[in-house]
Amino acid sequence: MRTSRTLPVLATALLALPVLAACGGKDSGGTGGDKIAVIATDTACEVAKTELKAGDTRFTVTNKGDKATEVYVYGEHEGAYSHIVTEVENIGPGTSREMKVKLGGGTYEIACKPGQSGDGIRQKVTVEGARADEEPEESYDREVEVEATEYHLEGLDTFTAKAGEKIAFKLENKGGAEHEVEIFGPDGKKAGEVPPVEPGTTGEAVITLHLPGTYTYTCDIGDHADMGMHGTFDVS
Ligand SMILES: [Cu+2]
Repeated sequence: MRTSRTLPVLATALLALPVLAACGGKDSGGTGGDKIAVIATDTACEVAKTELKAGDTRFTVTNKGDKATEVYVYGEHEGAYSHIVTEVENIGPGTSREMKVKLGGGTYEIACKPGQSGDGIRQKVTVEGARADEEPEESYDREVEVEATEYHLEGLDTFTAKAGEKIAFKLENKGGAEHEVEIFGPDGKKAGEVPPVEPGTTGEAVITLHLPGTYTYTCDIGDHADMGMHGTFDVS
């Protein structure tokens, strides 16, 4: 069933073309080369522009607060802004980071999370243009389901893959606290992650397992890894 996934994306892209063309320029729509400033403080999340055009969008996130922050773009999913479209983590006080994302038409919420916790301080933005697929745009080879509880990640113990496989990691949070999955390759570098998922919800990330070898996975929130939320799987 997964081979058909890329088709709606193509259709979306084709539909989007005239809209993007109408925006002018050879940039792929969106805000073109302009970066939209997001100023995060410990009490506010100021987005310089809240009416955007669909397409590639670049934000520059500056943390003017005293605590490390993270910034999320949430899409609407079944009436709630719970679907993570993109995020940047661990932005230290006084530093800036770039956040790039392709946005389809619709409404979104941008959340700054001082202290890197909670729902964050949210700002709504409206994007004009063709709607994106509700599902993440990336295609993938297959899917693996992971369940998080306190304090265990279930589903990856027996998971194996072949190098180069593109895997959709689905993290269902069946616990009472926020959980995530960070995945590190055999080279020790981060291969990807499913960002923090609220209790009772599911998050997803498509991660390509480029290298053969032993991968490690962990929930890096609080002391969850020490409590048991970690493990390994092999890629051949
Ligand atoms: Cu956890």
